[in-house]
Amino acid sequence: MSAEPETSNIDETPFIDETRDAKSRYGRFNLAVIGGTGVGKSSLVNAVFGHDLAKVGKGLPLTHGVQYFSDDSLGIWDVEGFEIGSTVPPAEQLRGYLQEIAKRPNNEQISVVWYCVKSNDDRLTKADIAMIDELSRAGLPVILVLTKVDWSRNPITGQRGVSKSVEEFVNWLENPVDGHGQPMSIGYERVILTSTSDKHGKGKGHGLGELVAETLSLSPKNEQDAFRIAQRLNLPWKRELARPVIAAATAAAAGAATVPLPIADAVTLAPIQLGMMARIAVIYDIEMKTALSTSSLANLGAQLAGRALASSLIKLIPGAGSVVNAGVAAALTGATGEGWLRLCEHVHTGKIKLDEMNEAWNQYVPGFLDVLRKMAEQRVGK
Ligand SMILES: Nc1nc2c(ncn2[C@@H]2O[C@H](COP(=O)(O)OP(=O)(O)OP(=O)(O)O)[C@@H](O)[C@H]2O)c(=O)[nH]1
Ligand SMILES: [Mg+2]
Repeated sequence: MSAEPETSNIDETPFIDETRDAKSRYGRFNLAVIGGTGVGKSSLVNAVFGHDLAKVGKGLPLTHGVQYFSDDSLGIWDVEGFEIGSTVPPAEQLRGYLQEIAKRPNNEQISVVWYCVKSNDDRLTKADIAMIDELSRAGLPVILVLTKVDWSRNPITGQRGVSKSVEEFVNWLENPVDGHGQPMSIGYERVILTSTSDKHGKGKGHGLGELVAETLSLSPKNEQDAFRIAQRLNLPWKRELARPVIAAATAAAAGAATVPLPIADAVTLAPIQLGMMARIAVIYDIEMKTALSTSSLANLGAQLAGRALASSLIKLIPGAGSVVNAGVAAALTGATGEGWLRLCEHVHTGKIKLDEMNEAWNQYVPGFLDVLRKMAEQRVGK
């Protein structure tokens, strides 16, 4: 890309600063995934968080069978190692693990537990119950996740159903009784049936939407945004986080142009817009460092201020004249934010590859009509 005249005036540091700031503000959500080997823990994590943290994250083997993987918004405690036949019962082994985890830094502390059991096991073992109660006593909210559920469709009603034995297992889990038929209580909050594929290893899975909804509702308030960012199944949650960021930047841009800016000075809007874009990229969990080089970031800023603010364009905007007033600044920033949000969504959902982002942005830069539309919205909003 050839350098545009404004490039030298654009500083990418607001983008980098805002990225760092947003990451630390949103923080990290920590999930413990507990279950025997092969029950489908890693598959679940991949289906919900979209990448194999075990491969890309920083792994920390705490002790035999317990590993911690993390990136900015997500930490996973992967717990599978219970030494069968050891003289120490699993619940006690687990207590030891929890004690070790408690010594770790604040941003690694478990918020929610997925206790995973294969749906075709027909019962919880005594050891399972003891472990779940151990977790619950430690104050951790536990979701009992039944994995590898084999749903089938009733050919007549078209409804999805599970086998009789899974249904019985779920009924028991919802109202557990002991060997004498006496009701008992086990320390999980909810039972959720899931699959990450069908029995042929295909399909997109089921029950995962419910799993993320329940996980969010059991998360502490201050980790909910991190969870919304880390998960990849619910796009509206991300939009809900991004919209206020655009609104704030729009207001800031209007404020910066209270005294109308000569077009040549309109690059003063770039830091506001770059900051906004950084925050949105964090919400969509897009690692901009790999998407855009520093020089292309600066170019991006130049495009924001340059292309959309081309003076020929501004002159066409009624009432704008040769300066950028508050209304134009707000409309430009709002339209830029919307364009960027769409691009980030498309990268997030895989429609656009990360390394194509730089070129793709051209198609998302707001045009004249977008800006006019935003201005009309503002008038209606007043
Ligand atoms: N049919 C079916 N197979 C699944 C499902 N989820 C996982 N599997 C398969 O089960 C096997 C084990 O899955 P993993 O996700 O690796 O299980 P894990 O609990 O992480 O296993 P370990 O890390 O070895 O303890 C893999 O071959 C998966 O493809 C599912 O929902 N349905
Ligand atoms: Mg695994």
